[in-house]
Amino acid sequence: MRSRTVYQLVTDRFARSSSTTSTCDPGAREYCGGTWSDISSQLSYIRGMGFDTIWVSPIVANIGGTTGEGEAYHGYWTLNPEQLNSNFGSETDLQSLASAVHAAGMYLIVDVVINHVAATSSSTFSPSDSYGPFSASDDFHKFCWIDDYSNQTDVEQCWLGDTSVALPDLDTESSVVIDYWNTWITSLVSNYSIDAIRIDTVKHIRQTFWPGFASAAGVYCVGEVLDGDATYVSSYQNTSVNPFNYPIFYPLVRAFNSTSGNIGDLVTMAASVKSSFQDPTLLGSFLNNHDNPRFENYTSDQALIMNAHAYPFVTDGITFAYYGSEAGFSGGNDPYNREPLWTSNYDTSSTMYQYFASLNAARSAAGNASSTFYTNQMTLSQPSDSVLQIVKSPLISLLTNVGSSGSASSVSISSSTSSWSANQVIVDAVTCTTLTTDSSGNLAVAFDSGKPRVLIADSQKGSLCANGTS
Ligand code: ABC
Ligand code: CA
Repeated sequence: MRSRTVYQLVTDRFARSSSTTSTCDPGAREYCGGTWSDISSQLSYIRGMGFDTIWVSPIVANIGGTTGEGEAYHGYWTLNPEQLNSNFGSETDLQSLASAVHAAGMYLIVDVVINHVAATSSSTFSPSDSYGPFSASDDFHKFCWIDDYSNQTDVEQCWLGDTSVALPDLDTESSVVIDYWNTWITSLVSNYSIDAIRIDTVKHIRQTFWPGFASAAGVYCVGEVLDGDATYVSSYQNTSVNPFNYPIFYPLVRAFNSTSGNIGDLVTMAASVKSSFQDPTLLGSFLNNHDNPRFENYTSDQALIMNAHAYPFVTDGITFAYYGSEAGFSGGNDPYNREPLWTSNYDTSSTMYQYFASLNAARSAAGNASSTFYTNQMTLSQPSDSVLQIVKSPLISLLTNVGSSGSASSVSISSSTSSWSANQVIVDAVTCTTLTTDSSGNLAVAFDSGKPRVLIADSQKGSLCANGTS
């Protein structure tokens, strides 16, 4: 899994048949018509950017109709885990998607929601047969809202959601519920040939639940522990679920969302991540996802956007990118960050599409050149206020937040840091230009309009920049 880079998509919004023409307004929170078979038809668009794994929205049957918060187009409002969400297609369609993904040399990640189901009632909720395996009141924790996030028992046993859509909290201490979920995940992974799972709301279930579940899944598990504290989030990795790197996410956004961002805080957080987590190279590394405003919502400066997006590709962890970044989407908070991709016409010539292709090519060149690239931990430093240096051998990256009209002073990468020799040719994956070390093996690197530099020895570049300067 470590060598993979993941493209996260929202099934309802990624691709739909050309015969469906209704307007898709994210603010309306309605189903727009995206399906599994339409994803199958657009795999080459994703593969062409260099991603070799897709993560699709939750697949099970959700509550129907509309609510005070719209329809269940995102897939997180489970009704019956025994059935599929028919808006996205049939069992055959999902199996065909898995086959198409594998035929393209890719992996399939499915999102799973274990903590709760959904309902339009809360204090009066009483499960009916439509909840499939969870039709008894005993399958649920007694109703209470999570009011105090500092009380871990409340976080685990009270309910998420609100009076419009409550998320009745399953009693994951009950052996009936535990056994059901463990059996369910084993068969789901096998029925649909799933390669890895993304687990929702991990911190809302006691930690001792997860090792059994992860072992029943038998595949790489990446999980959402939505918290900015490295110590708190790191404790979940010991349960076999690899968290997304939310601790880095917040200082990453703040470092690059303006030309006065603080890179020092990011360096400090990376050090905490390194000291707290059992293995930082197995975390899910991301900039955008479906739950936060897109980075592009904070700034329209193309150089800042490129620098921020480089981070998950050139650092420790498994790289996750969110659909629409390549199309320049800039939606804010949920639901505005779930735009329909078809409006972009799947343009493969856009600057950002090509940029993601370059980042993926740089990451795989580094992995091909060194067997320890994915497992060795990076070293971060700050050569100047506005520059972040990332050494993850054989890749060395320089990110800057000076912006497209700023100028960062050049940085010298010493031979002792890079292990590059005298007069060695180095290629920058971002521009496909070359630089040459001096007679001592040191490299002076200047910046071009605030763009990042992603450097690797020319002898290790493989097919990176095969088409010359981009
Ligand atoms: C719906 C509407 C939204 C509306 C919302 C109230 O209700 O669509 O417009 O704003 C799904 C859908 C959503 C839907 C929700 C609720 O269901 O996708 O559109 O929102 O009905 C996961 C998923 C998410 C999914 C669900 C539910 C859970 O990724 O897509 O949402 O299955 C908590 C959970 C987290 C969950 C999130 C929505 O709520 O922990 O798993 N996401 C603090 C808390 C967090 C909390 C977060 C947001 O606030 O600690 O636990 O997340 O409420 C950092 C701190 C953090 C802090 C953050 C904000 O700041 O360190 O602790 O997080 O600095
Ligand atoms: Ca719970």
